[in-house]
Amino acid sequence: MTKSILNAKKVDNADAVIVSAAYEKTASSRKGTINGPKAILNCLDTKLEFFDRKYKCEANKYIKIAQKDLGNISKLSPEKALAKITSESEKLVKNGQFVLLLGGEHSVSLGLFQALAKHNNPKDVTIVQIDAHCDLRDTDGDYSSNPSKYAHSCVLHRGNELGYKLVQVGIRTYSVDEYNYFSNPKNNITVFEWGLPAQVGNGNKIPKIEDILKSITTKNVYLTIDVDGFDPAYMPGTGTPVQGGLEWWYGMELIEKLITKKNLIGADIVEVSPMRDSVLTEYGAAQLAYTIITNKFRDKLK
Ligand SMILES: [Mn+2]
Repeated sequence: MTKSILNAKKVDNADAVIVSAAYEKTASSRKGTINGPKAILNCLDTKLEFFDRKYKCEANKYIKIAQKDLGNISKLSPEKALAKITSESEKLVKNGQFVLLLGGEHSVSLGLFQALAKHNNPKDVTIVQIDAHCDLRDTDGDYSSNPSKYAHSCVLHRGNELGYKLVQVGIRTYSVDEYNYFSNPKNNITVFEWGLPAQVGNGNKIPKIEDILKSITTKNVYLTIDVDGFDPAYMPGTGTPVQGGLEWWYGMELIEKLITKKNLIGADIVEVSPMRDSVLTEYGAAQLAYTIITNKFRDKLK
């Protein structure tokens, strides 16, 4: 009998490794993402049902899932924290293992983008980003007195510079510089905004899942989920909430279709900031993590 979704004691022979990057340095408003990974892992360890309703089995009987904690990397400089995420992730990638990174703030994703870029040509990979924000700033100098290129609001600009194509989903706020950056066709960025009827047509404010999938031109995809991409009703515990995001089942369907139609090479879930009065966000993030892994390893399920 398996007793937890985190069922593999050793990292070495796990199919999927959930890497905790409890990093928080540049969060611009409400803090707390440093506590995100622990809260999500606690749900995966003891709270969720193992039974997968879609695949009709206890998925953790067939998929080996381990966790690896990078410790308190918030003490490090942004460059050193990222270097650690990159080198630790790269060992797993090199070993043919699937990495699911947990933040921390969105900046941590760059560590895994860099690790995967050593084994894949970024030009053949589309980063699919679920987020309220574009995170396409070049630096956070427009709102921080200590400007950095590694702030959470810059992470997809850095990813794009590595050569990755971007498809952004759930976007509902951005700066003029971000608008100019994603509007430049040279940057290979497609933005699916929420609440912009003119973009969707027919008076509808929400893009169609099939149109999002059709916009992805590569076979390989990476999925980065900032939980603030979902509606705050589902994911209230996050630093920079924006009203009116992805509905839960819409997000689940998009994620399942993306993983089953494309080749998912890596993923992350970031910006979970546990709240005192609600466990919704960490439960939701844990469900997303298990859904990503069960769909990724669906061929192992019986
Ligand atoms: Mn965001």
